[in-house]
Amino acid sequence: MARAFIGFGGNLGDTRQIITDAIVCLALRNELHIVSKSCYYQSAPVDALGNDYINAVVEIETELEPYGLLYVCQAIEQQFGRERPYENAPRTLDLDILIFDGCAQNDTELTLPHPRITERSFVLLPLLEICPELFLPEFGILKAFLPQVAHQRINKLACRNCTCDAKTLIKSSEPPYKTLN
Ligand code: PH2
Ligand code: MG
Ligand code: MG
Repeated sequence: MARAFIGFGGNLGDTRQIITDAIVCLALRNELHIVSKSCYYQSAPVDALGNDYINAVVEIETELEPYGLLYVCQAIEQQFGRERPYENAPRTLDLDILIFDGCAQNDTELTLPHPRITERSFVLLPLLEICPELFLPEFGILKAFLPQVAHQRINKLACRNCTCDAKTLIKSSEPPYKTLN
C-alpha cells in the first residue's frame, strides 16, 4: 500500500460543501482508504483570479499507481463540474496529488512531489496539521518552511466533519451526494 497526500481546493460555488462531498466520493472508492483529513482553510487566490479559495488536505493509503490515482482525482473533478477555460481559472474543485510515497518524477502530466508544496501556506498548513513532522528528501523537514509563508493571509475555518474519520464522514454527510458510476 502506498501513502499519498491529496490537496483539495476551489473558489467557485459552495466550496466547503463541494470539498466535503468530494472527500466522500474519494472515500467510497475501493482502491483506497482515507487515513486523515485536515480542517478547511480560506486564503486569497495565489497567482489566480476570483474569490477566496477554500483548501484542505487528505491523507490516503492506496493500491493504485500514481497515474491511477491521478485519473481518480480527475474523474472526481469532472463530477463536480470542473472547467478549464484558461490557466488558473476559478474552479469548483481542484484535486492535486501532493505526495505519493517516495515517488519522485517530473512528467508533464504529474510532477511528484508537487513542486510548490513549500511555497504555499494553503498547502503547507493543512499538510502539517495532519502530519506535523513530515519529511521529504527533496525539501527536508517541511515545517522549516513555515516562516517563508507566514506573510500569506490564511484562516483556518471551523468546518463540517472536521475531525471525523472517513467512516464517520460518510455516515454524517447529508445525502444526496454524487456517486461515481
Ligand atoms: N490554486 C491554484 C492557484 N491559486 N490559490 C489558493 N489560495 N488556493 C489554491 O488552491 C490555488 C490558488 C492553482 O491550482
Ligand atoms: Mg492546484
Ligand atoms: Mg490541479
